[in-house]
Amino acid sequence: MDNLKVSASKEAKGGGSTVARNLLYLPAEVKPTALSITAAPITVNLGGGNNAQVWAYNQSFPGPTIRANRGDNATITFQNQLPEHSIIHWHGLVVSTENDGQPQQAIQTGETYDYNFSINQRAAFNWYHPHPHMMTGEQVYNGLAGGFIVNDSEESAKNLPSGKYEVPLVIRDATFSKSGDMLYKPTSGGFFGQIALVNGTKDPYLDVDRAVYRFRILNGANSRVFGLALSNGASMHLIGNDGGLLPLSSDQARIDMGNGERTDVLIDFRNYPAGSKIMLRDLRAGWDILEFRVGNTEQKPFYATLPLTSAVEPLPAAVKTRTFSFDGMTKINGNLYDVNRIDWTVKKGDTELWVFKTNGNAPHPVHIHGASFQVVSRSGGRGKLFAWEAGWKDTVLLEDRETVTVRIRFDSFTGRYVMHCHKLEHEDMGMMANFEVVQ
Ligand SMILES: [Cu+2]
Repeated sequence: MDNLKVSASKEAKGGGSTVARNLLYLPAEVKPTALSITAAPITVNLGGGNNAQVWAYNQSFPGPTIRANRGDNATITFQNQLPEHSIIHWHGLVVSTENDGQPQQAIQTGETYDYNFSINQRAAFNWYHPHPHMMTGEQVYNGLAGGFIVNDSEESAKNLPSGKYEVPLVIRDATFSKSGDMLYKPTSGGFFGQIALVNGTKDPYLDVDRAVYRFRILNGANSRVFGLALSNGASMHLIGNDGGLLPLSSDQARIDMGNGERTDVLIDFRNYPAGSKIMLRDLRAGWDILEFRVGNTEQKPFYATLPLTSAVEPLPAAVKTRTFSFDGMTKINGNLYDVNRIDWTVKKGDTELWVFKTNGNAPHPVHIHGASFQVVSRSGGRGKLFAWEAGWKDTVLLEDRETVTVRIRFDSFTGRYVMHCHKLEHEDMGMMANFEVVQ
């Protein structure tokens, strides 16, 4: 909170930054049917003529935003034109093992992988990225990530802002050499870049109407946790997270996001005078992330009714408890990842309580494939749950000294899945485990 006040007052003095800002890039939207996604190296303009070599899906950095309706059948062919093996994981989508894009499914340069799955889950902002063992950090860093929006009738009925008023924001960090090349020099503690990129744009701005906008935000950074807030101290109205709409939406002055987490927020620009500039900031690093420039437009109507509510049925009491210790920077319960070892089995349809602890080197954003979960409690460390941790989650932030408990039920598929730290350097060094859902 103190940070927020400091930043707000700085802004109020009207210092204004002298940075030349660049128009925010918006990836094209595509449907998940008969979709071909090619990963390959390209050169892109990050804004202002800053060209960089990146790795991109379909020559877009970030990749195209896939937009699907619940009930759609996704038929996607992945073509690997990278100089090394890779595979795509659909983060947040509950699909069968063969469609999940796990490390053992990675394909070589020049090969293709066919995905075919039905989308049978509630509306949410999911995303896709590579998942080869030991190389995920490098590949995501190089630019391989994209949004995957699922819509459904429950959400559509709420009349939320859409079209140009619905904007996905992939926020990450990066470091550049003097010649403008993106540098990836991770340490065992993770990679921390020197500047932020939003949708692949350096120092971005977005022209906004005097309207309410819906921003679907992904922390797509390898290791950096963001604490997002607006420079003028105004609230963002938080409506959703990893697993879609929250049971109850609410105003938030600050939203913290671990790697892989998503939030869905409304920002109301209706009452600002034309010419206003409002900055989305990261209070942890003290960075300006994205400048909103309010245009000289009439006030646009807003059709949704706030606060939003959405039915999220609590999972029943757990029949079993498992404890996972995230040890150091490389292990879970003392074990390094081994692609051939299944560490535990879970009975399909059973609700279990999974307890995440750490003996240090957090944050560890814990991500589970194969099911969403409900966060039950956090003790130690920050000692509470946050508004963006209600409803359904697939990734939860475990900070030092914290114990986080979640309730989870695998009720879709049998088969093998992974749980891992989504700080990508930890994941690559082995902080990942296989488990199997059995009948
Ligand atoms: Cu970790």
